[in-house]
Amino acid sequence: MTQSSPEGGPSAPQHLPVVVVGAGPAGLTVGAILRAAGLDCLVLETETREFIERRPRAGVIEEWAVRGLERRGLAANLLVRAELHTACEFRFDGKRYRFAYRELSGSHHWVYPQPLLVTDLVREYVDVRGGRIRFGVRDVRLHDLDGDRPSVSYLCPESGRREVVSCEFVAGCDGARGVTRTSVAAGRARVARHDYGIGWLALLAEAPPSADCVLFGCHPDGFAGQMPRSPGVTRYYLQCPPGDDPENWPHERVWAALRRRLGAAGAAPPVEGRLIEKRVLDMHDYVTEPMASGRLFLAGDAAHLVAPIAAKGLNLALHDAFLLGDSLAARLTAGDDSGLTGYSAECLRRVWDYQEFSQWLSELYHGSAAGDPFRAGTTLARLRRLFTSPTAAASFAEQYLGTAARY
Ligand code: RFL
Repeated sequence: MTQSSPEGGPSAPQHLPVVVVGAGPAGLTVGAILRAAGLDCLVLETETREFIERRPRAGVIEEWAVRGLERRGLAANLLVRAELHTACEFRFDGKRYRFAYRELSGSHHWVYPQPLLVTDLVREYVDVRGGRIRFGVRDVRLHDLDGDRPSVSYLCPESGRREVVSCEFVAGCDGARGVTRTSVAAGRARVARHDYGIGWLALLAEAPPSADCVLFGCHPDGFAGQMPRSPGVTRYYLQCPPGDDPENWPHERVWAALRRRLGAAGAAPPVEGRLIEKRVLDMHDYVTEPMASGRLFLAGDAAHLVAPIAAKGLNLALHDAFLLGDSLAARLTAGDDSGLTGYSAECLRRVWDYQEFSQWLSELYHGSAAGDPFRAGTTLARLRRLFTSPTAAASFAEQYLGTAARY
């Protein structure tokens, strides 16, 4: 028996090996890996295809993650269009300090806006590999996760009817505001949280970047960051009180703060442009342990959130998705359970390492503006050490690029 499809396209059978909840980078990568292994699955997404292909978010992708996408046939466009970054620049004490991480480590970052990556992944999963997907679904619910025949139900956007799909496994990839994490039975998982007590005004400007690399301004007024996204669009961040109203930051105030906090001798000021995104992010992290419960496996932001301080969230989502996709494929094609058994522990080692780096980096970014002369002094020492101690610099490069040999 099959479900009716209001779109008139191929209808979803009522039983599939895997249901993936969420069509972000994690869910689409899992789906694409399963399709490459000849497995059928259904991806459920609350938004439309147009919406997810435009939603602005991340941009920095680590080299190992790009290689992981490439090995799975998912990086063809990225490798042609992404920009390669080899250095970043800190600005503090009125001076510029360039940190040439490729010279130190041999590794680099890729800058590729997340909407482009999602567009590539949807195209590959749906149009090339023939994967099933339902956009615009409502009220997704998970059932019988502890049995060997779990199911996922949702309200069909067109008919308003509740559709039910049973499966062998559910991949919970529905991000920070999804439902899969909350479907884990009470007492089966622990959620550890950290609140930085800091806000960031996240901005997208229609303007070229003022420097060819990522800039970090560590200023007594607060942190400012510049992340090039494309020749015509630049992401900026300004530290602000948590919960601040973006309307408190009119155009003139934003650009004056960016000029001041990123100002340094000999540095070009930020290039002013129309602000096309302006919202306040309250910096917080969480980690769900374990990342699996019964037949449900969580991946990406559904399992753990890492504040965008260290640009790690998308990278962790991809790491989980590679492991989960490969493990589900091994289980469903060869009966090999080892990947799924070790999945949570394997993911969490990198997750906790990145969370720790994010906390460390937070003090580097925000300590000068803490209003505490002691913290301002230790922050300045931490910053200077990156440029006076080759050992400290090498350690920073390894964490910034995610290149440790083992986690
Ligand atoms: P996503 O991307 O949030 O995708 C989840 C998908 O699930 C859908 N959904 C549901 N679908 C079905 N049923 C439900 N009940 C659902 N509820 C939600 C959503 O519509 C969505 O399509 O999670 P995923 O795949 O885990 O990917 C995580 C990354 O998107 C995230 O970690 C990064 O964007 C974080 N991040 C960055 N990460 C980096 O590695 N490098 C960066 O430079 C970087 N910059 C950023 C960032 C995040 C930011 N924001 C918005 C918090 C910059 C910003 C401003």
